[in-house]
Amino acid sequence: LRNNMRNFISLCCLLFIAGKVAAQDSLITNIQSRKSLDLNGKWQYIVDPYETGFYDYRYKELNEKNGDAYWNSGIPANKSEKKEHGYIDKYSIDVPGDWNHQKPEFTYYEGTIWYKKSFDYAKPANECKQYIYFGAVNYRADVYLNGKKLGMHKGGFTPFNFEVPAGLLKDKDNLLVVKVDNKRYADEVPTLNTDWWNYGGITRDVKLVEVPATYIRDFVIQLKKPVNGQAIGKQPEVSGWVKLNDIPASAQNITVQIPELKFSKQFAATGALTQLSFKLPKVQLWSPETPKLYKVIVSTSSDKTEDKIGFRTIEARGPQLLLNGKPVFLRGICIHGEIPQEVRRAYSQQDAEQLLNQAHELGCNMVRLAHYPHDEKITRLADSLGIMVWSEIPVYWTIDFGNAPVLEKAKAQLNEMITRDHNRASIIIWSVGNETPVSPTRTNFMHNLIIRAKQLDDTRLVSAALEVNYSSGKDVNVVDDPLGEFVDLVAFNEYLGWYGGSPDKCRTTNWSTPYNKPLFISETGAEAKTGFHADSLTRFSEEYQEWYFKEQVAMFKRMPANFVGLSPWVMADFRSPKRNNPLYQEGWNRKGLYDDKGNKKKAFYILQNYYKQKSAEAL
Ligand code: GCB
Repeated sequence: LRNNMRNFISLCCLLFIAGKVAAQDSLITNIQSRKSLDLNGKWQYIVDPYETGFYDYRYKELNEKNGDAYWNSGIPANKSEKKEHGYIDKYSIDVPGDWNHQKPEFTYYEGTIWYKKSFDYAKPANECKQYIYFGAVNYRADVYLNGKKLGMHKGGFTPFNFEVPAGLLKDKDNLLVVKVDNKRYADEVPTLNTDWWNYGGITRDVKLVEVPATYIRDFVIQLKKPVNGQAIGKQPEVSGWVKLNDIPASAQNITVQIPELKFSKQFAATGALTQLSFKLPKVQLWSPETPKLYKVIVSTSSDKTEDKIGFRTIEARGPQLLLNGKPVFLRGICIHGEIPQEVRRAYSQQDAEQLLNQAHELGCNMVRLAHYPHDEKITRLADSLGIMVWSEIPVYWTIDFGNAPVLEKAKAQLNEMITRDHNRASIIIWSVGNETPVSPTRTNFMHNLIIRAKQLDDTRLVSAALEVNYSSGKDVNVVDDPLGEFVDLVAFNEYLGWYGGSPDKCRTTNWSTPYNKPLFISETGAEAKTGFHADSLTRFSEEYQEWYFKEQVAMFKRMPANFVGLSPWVMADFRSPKRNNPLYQEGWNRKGLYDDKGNKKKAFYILQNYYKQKSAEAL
């Protein structure tokens, strides 16, 4: 009996793991190349702070039959029927877009808003599958179509899709309802406390995606990471895989074509997942100077998808950071996914252009997209502009590290971030978090994320922004966080002269790390309110921030040989509920080098000048 019991438990564990993998495997990538119906635009809404449309008066989740659940239309069948909810145009909101900036009454709202969209759908003649795809919804989304629940997703910055059950779609007047809830919780990712605004809503694109019955769900085509210092050579090696949604019923071939290179190769599918390996002669490598992208077509007998992909290698070899085998210095800046001029989340192509153009003007060849995965448009634009990217999950500050489900939530977001963008040449670093307080439990949690990131992608670097004790008063600060052992790049945030002492402390401070790895400053910065001028000792003046950057730059010039770059905090002023100085902040973190109107502060020119020098040195 004991053996039977043990077998039963093992089977349950296996099924549980299989179930988990299956659930995480469902994301369709390269969505822009898919036939789809755009579901952006005006959606009607109901504000529901008590979640009346979700729970009954005994606070039990309403079932699908309940007519007054808010996933139903709310139109009474006759004049006697009682309905206590409904959707009308008077209450409409734009998708994509956070709700906070759209109506004054939503500025500080955290809770549930129901979104409703009606749409017609012309069914294609051939057999195919449909999915409802969301670029991102902050934070929890419960999705219903024609009165049926399609699924629930948590995580405010990553994409997800739900399959539409066969027969559910109608030609006319489909009813798509999404319950969006952005309440913060201690056991979510991020947790209760962040230094950014918790913008709620359907913040990115929504589409109805159409794919053949057997389709290419995802694929990776990237250059292999060089091993043991091998040169890339004239025929760089590509490794990757193609994932179909299902095990094909009969023998299938997968074809990979890169027309510009006159490359075409067939691989026999080995089930749902097929590994690829081939050489690419005469490929022009992707770099900031030559951000070359190739059209790559992946096809089977029933499906075809194409993407634009750049080929490059990135590696940490001892203390060096090498792009395509050559040392590279990262002239970076941290960016929030926010358009401060309109006090809203960034979501459009134009938004991506604004943010990357600002970084470009500063002289950057790299951006740290803090502190969560940004919209896919910005990583795609970075690919074509030649800007290297650090992409991060919102494992920020005091996550509930001892809580196993929280680790699963962080892993799910890591998986979605990497899956969406694993063909982006621009992304060189996956970050598993920011300023997490050192403890064995936290290090174990973060180490687990690093292991998972490497399992998901072995072609890029994995890092995390670590914290240092810059106010220790010592002249040598050692970045010795135990996580340093597991990251590829030792990155740390330092605010010497803002949180610790005054900027002249930089003159006597030196940095080092016991790890034989590249060293990167993932943040440094000071606040200044544009137009507030005073002497350089006066906090919040442009002169203070300018002085801070002058002293920092002088210190960077004395950094050890493994110093490979920096991404100061932060490109532009951004909304934060934690910043309440009534004269200088008024709800804004003012560490931007640009202010919230896009004006440059004095410190901008100090960093720009340093980057000009670094860029000249690299020539
Ligand atoms: C940090 C955080 C960042 C904050 C920044 C600040 O270290 O990583 O999210 O906004 O400091 O301004 O204090």
